[in-house]
Amino acid sequence: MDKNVLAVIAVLLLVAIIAIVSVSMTEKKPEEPEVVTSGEAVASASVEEKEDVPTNEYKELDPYVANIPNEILDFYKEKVEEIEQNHKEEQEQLMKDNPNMDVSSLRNLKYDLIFFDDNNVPELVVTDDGYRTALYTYDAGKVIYAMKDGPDDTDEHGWPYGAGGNHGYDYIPRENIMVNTNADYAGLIVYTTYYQLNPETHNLESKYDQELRAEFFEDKNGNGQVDDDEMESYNEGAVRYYYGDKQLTEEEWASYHVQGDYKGLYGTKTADSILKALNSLINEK
Ligand SMILES: [Ca+2]
Ligand SMILES: [Ca+2]
Repeated sequence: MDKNVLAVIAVLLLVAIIAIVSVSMTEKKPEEPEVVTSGEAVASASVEEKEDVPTNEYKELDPYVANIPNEILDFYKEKVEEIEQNHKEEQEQLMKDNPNMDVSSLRNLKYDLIFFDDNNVPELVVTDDGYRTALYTYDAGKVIYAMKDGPDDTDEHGWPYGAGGNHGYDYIPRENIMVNTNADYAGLIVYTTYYQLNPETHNLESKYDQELRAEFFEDKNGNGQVDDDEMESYNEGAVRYYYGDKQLTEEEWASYHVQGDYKGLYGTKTADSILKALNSLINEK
């Protein structure tokens, strides 16, 4: 065969291969977790900080990373820096006010990016481990504190947990649902509250109007309250369920609950390591 013909065939083959490869790459949808080109860079960034960032930590994020504009990542970076700075200043003040304080009792905040709801805008979680956890979301050039109706809505430090029967906060990724259980009388009454992120106000709101309550005490005098002689009457088998004042059957009770694969709503990364991760995501693009 003529050398020129061979050369033309070779070029045509090459063009065809490039076309096939590029088509197959553009077909990769960000929703498919196993096909992420940016994943390696994120994984290698995580390897450097193995100590406090499990290498799979951002794998879950990777499929969506391509969809997160750098602008949003930049705003979250700024927010982490601001929160960290405030936290340091508070700790310095604390040490000034309490000169005998044990330095080891100072705590580091932990951070994470998560997908709380399904709008492809990630949320920022900031946790003071065992004390408080905070959720921030983003819209239109602003990082927004999403826990404004909490017990402590002035300082934006998040909602408390870990003490007084409060078990903390769990959410189902991308399902816009968070649950908190809180026990009174050492577990004789257990309250379950579901929260959703309101897409208009960007604030966590109670899913139901009334409280969900399980009572495990023997209500000897039928007054609906735990009296002194009922304190020791815990009986799991005699549980009564309520929605507000209305007593529920077990089936009705179950229908109020949202099933799914819950995760703790807590940060896992130091400020340094989440800033590194955010930078690596930004530099990917
Ligand atoms: Ca979101
Ligand atoms: Ca009673």
